[in-house]
Amino acid sequence: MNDKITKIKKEIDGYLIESKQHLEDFRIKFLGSKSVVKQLFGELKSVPNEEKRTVGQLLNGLREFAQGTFDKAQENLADNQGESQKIDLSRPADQIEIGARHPLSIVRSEIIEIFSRIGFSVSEGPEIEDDWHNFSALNFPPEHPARDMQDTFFIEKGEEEIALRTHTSSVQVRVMENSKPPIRTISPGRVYRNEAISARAHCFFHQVEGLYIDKNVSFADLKQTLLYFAKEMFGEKAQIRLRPSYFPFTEPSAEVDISCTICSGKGCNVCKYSGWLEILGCGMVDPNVLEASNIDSKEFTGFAFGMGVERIAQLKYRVNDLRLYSENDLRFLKQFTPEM
Ligand code: 2NL
Repeated sequence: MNDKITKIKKEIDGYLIESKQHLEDFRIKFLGSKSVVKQLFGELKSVPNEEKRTVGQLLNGLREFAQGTFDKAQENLADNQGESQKIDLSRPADQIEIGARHPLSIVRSEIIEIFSRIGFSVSEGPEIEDDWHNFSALNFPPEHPARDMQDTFFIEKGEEEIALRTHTSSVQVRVMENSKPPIRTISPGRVYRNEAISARAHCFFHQVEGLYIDKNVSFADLKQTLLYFAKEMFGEKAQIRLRPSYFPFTEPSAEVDISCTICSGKGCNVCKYSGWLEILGCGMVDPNVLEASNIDSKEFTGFAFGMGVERIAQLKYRVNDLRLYSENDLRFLKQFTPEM
């Protein structure tokens, strides 16, 4: 009898309980009505009277041991939520995918950096604008085509016309309204145009506009500022040229070309054998625009410019399809962060 008890005790001690099924098997084998322990209690009758007491105590001990083992195992299983008690600590960890910066973010930061080095602050404003800040304050005549539904996304049309801004000049109008010259600021941001999406046009793109207003700001200041920008952005060898142009909000206005970044002006298929690439528009702020924001145009003059971030990125990275910037294809996005 003693031997049997010792043997069962050992068996209980070494019993592996790793699942609910194991636990149930254990219960049936050692605690149930037909368990080995119950059987031994049955055999107690045939034990000589003088030994009954000690054997009985041993059997009670065995039953308590089995019950205790069962309780502990049940608790452990609950803690580990059943099955996953085994953890392979040598298993390599899952790869963490590190994101990359978007090419437009990289170029946007670079533009901001370059202008902040010569004292330009950064201003931001709402993407949903009223007619005043997007058009009227910028000297757009009432019948200008940009005010047409074909070109602008209108949200409300009627008494007060509300639209998605078509340029970040609207932010600069807010700056002019809320501060006094000298003003030296750039406004980066997303702008919207009601256009069919293609490789060369999108219904939204990103702009950085610049504005400098003070006493005696001249066209020469504008030209030199843009030459500085071109050299910082595209390298010391970069040259610029200005061609006469027209914008409602500047007079005179100009289109700015940079010497071709591929062939340095010799002529190639990127610059269509002209040696020049268009990068931005600019001009002297029209006196009407200054007056609309209560800045005295006899005391102050200013220059302004606007560039498309996509266009600059296209020249820097040779991306020839605008749609790639907003398709979120990781194979495209991962190419612009050197350490990836
Ligand atoms: C372009 C041309 C330009 C401006 C933007 C501006 C802003 C104020 C007053 C006057 Cl508040 N002008 N901005 C001036 C000339 C050109 O953008 O082609 N952008 C992509």
